[in-house]
Amino acid sequence: MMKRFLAYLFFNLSFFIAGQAQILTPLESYPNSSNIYQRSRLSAVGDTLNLPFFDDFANQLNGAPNRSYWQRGGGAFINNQFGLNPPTVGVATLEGIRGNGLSYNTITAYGYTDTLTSKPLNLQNLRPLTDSVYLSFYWQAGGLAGSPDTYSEARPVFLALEFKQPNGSWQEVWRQAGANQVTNFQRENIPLLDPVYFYKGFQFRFRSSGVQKGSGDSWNLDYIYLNRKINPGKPLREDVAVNQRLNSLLNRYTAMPAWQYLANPAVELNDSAFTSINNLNNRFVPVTWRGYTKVISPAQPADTFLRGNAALSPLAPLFITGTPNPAALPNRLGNSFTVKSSFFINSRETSQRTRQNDTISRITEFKDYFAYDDGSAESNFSLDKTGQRLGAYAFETNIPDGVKGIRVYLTTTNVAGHQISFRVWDNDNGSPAANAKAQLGFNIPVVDSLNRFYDILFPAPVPVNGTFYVGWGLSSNVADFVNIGFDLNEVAPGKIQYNNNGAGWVKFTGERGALMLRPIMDRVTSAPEPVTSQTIVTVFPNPSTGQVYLRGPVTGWQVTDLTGKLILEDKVKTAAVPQLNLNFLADGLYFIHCHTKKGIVIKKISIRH
Ligand SMILES: [Ca+2]
Ligand SMILES: [Ca+2]
Repeated sequence: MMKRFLAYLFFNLSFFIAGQAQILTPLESYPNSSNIYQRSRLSAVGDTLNLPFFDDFANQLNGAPNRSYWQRGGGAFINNQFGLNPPTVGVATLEGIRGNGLSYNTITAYGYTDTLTSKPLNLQNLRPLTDSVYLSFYWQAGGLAGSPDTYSEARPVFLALEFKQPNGSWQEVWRQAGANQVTNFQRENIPLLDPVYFYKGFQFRFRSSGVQKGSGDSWNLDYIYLNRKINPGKPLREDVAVNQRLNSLLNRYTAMPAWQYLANPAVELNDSAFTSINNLNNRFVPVTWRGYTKVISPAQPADTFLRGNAALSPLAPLFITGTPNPAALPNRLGNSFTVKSSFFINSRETSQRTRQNDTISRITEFKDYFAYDDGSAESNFSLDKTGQRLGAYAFETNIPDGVKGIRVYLTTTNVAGHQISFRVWDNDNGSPAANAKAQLGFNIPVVDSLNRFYDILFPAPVPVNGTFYVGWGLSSNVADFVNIGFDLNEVAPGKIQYNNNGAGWVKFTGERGALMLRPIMDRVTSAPEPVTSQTIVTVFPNPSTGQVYLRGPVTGWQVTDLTGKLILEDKVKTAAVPQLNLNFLADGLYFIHCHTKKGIVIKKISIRH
């Protein structure tokens, strides 16, 4: 695991995979997160902040910068996706995509792109030399989504820092030019020496310049701190922080159907949950930490699987890992369930702001689909631009199942109206079989509506067992790239294959990442705890107007809708025939999961008022 962690530090990205027609390209837009903008705490307009100024973008939802510290607008994207080994989780990414999620330009032009502007600060009672005021921050060229191009006059690719003077003009005080490489995060300490800056209303801003279409020339910022009495040779803050995403709770997927998990939990549950914590101080710091899982739907108490402690070395990260306890997760099929895994570090920090970076969590869903991706795209994946093309993605069931449909993430780098033919194949010796088992056409909707998952549902579930493939085909009429979201935070090695113009299936060995394509599985054909006889329980009357009786050795029951969402549950407390009052349900089909000593009998019931 440590090896994998270190590999992240330096690995370099190239978007065009030499010798292959399958390509990865930068995103041209992000999902519009303007709703999230509204959630950040508001300060009154015109507020002037007193020192210290601090933001490390930790534990903030993806979206716009926090308006308590930053001016509205400007397009910087706060996220936990694009930073490569940042000092603390969460970064601000500046590139060619606006705050509304769309590019600055529809053509490949160059110029200023995003701006991250502080709110006005009050520096009026400070003295330039004696107060030793510094702005310190960490920057990274590129990151997970690629590297900023090399600076030239025709292509001015750079990141700049500017200070605002009392007359309103901005002065550039620092600049880093693009050099076509991804860098590690580097810390800068910029002193405020000119007395002109020491007024009430001082602001600073970061600006990126580069390609105004998409995320090609991107920069990350982290841990921005402005204060007095700074000694640049000494530590920034007494701060220990989580600086790496938490891995999936599952071994080979990021999500899987509850019943497929329960068929083999020992294999599917990852035996290690890991993250990394970083000591930003230049002295040893004693810390304790805890790792826990918590089933959040349906809610259960948290289960602590790890406690640890160490004296953290100065200015160094420490990898921490533990083994989640399988017994803390549901062990029999009731409903779908959702588990939150978390690490919490305690370094006895006194500042609320530096404690925000002490926790990292991750949600793992056990619903009705398989996934290798984390749900957020960092790049586009496309097959070749012309000809007959097929793409396939391998999954594996533990018990026979059915593919109800395919969930696909389409990015806005697409042309509306093109038809994609989604398919399911059986496995033939490590590749998709010659003929698809199912095939369904789907037209790419208007581009403005993209950047999200679409569900393509087959008329009837397609039975699969063991290794199967879901994928897509493009006819030679579609002479364009058709881009599917590609997640660079997760990996699915060897799972993607392509077949161009009938030349045979080839494994995609290009960039590490996970294609955002998910098979939706069918709960009905795959009762995971089959009991010898489904007839030991009778549900009547069926159809029902609302009053339903269960006859048989039933100890408890749960009512769900067809998606597995829990509606009602209870235990049987008396010897009388259990009677369920389902009058409140809308007309439709539901499942009643009848618990017996021999297992669960699932009955479908039709409610008709
Ligand atoms: Ca901290
Ligand atoms: Ca992602």
